[in-house]
Amino acid sequence: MTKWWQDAVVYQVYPRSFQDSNDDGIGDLNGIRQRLPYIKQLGVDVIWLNPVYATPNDDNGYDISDYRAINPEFGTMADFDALLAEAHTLGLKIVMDLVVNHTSDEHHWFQESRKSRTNPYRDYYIWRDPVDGHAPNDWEGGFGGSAWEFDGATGQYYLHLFSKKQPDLNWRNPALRAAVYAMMRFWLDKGVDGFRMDVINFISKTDDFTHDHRSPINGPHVNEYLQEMNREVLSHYDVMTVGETPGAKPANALEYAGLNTNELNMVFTFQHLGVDLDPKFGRWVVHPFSLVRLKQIMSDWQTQLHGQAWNSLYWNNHDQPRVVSRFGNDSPQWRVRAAKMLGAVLHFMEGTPYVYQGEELGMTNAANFKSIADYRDIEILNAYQELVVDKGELTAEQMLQGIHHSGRDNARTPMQWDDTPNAGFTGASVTPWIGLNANYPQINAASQVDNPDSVFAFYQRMNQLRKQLPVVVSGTYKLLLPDDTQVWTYTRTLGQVQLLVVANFTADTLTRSEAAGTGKLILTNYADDAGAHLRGYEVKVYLQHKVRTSD
Ligand code: ISL
Ligand code: CA
Repeated sequence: MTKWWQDAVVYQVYPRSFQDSNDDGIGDLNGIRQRLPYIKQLGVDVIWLNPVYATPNDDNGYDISDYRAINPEFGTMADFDALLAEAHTLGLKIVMDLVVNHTSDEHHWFQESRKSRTNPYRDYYIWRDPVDGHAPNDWEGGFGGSAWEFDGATGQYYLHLFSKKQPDLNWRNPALRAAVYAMMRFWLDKGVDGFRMDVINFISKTDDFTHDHRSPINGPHVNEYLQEMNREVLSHYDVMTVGETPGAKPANALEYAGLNTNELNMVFTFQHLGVDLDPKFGRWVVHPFSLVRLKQIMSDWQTQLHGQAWNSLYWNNHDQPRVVSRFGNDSPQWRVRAAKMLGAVLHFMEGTPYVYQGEELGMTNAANFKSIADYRDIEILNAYQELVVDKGELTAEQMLQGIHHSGRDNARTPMQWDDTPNAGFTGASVTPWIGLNANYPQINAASQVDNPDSVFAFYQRMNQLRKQLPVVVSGTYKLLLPDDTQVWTYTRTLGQVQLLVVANFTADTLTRSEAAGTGKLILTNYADDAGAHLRGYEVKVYLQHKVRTSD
């Protein structure tokens, strides 16, 4: 028996960029409510909302100043309750972002904590004495600079693995853990259907900061904390959980997302998204990716987790460039075919698929963003300052090229609803908080929802097939042609039923005997079947009922 979150497809909504309902240029909860029928029409089951809580917006809501209040830019608690109720009426579940590795420095807990060394909230955060007048160790913050900030009032440093406005919580403190669990119950008792847990494998830090410079991820007590959270909170509700776990390998996932480990339901790996990054400059210098390597990584997760743990499947989220621009081809000639091909390769693997808003339309990176002034993301702006302005390690031109290829704002341009000014995201005369992708007249929901050849219709079809065919959810994955540098082909097998997926990752026509699949062609991005010939970005999915043999 599968669980509902294994059968489900999740649609990720980035509230700031989804739909503005009151013409202030910022997406909001009432806007999401207006668009629920669209999400329903796509055929997904669950919505994951990026943070909607009170925040000074240093990191677009990942710096929370009050976990139990709604960001006034997004609306009120009454608006939230209405959204949740209406989603439930439509049969859609809502999963919230849970950001408990850190808070905002404007959170009441931190305001208290920094007042004195004896404040009751002091140990909610991680404070350390200077070592020889310096920070306790050489850890760097996720958005540049040291991960330690000196606070003059009490003469100690506090740890922040992200910006200095995002101090890390001290999970060693049972009082902090109890406060987090109480907050989780507050949302679950309202009826929310689960949590996506931000950098949840960062919550347990090493024991000794002065002598131990090991990375703070997958730390010594993380499994213990997750088991406690499960026991105290999660096990009392029928909810789904997905941990964001940068740096986690399959071995970690077997613990975090094991079918019997009582921690989380699944995790987001980052391994497959490392394939085009530079060893020194990360996402700011991109390289062509190796399809062989990408297949190897994702196939390894498929194989190692099968029957032991559960995978999440994603190409895109609010931190990643658009997949059609990254691993496909966003030229007008190939964009639609490539977007469908990538969708099929992902959605027929084993795991719960996640669709990031606009992915179902084949939205692309923002090629029209030409200047650093077009960007809003703290990660982009800080990295530009550090690498170009302060250190001069990259030229402005090189950096802008890197940002264009992989900056997070590529995912954060407003949702493209139609071809009217501002794409229907906000009023025609409003200046949105971030610019639109200039291709919205060509790429938008209005032109796709009723078009059977659209990327949207293809995603709809995949969601239907998942509901109809148990092999999509439960079949065993097997990679064929592992060393093929152009084609990804795999099977999924459940009893006598087998799916065959064959995908061409190039614009060239190729010939592979595997492509002349047997059985019924249930999904493709071309009008006909060319047998062993695979045309540019072609994908084919065959369903076959094997004849029982005597073995
Ligand atoms: O975006 C990244 C790559 O540069 C990641 O390193 C990212 O910072 C990391 O995956 C953590 O992401 C999450 O926590 C951050 C927040 O900025 C991201 O938006 C969120 O998804 C801090 O809360
Ligand atoms: Ca608004």
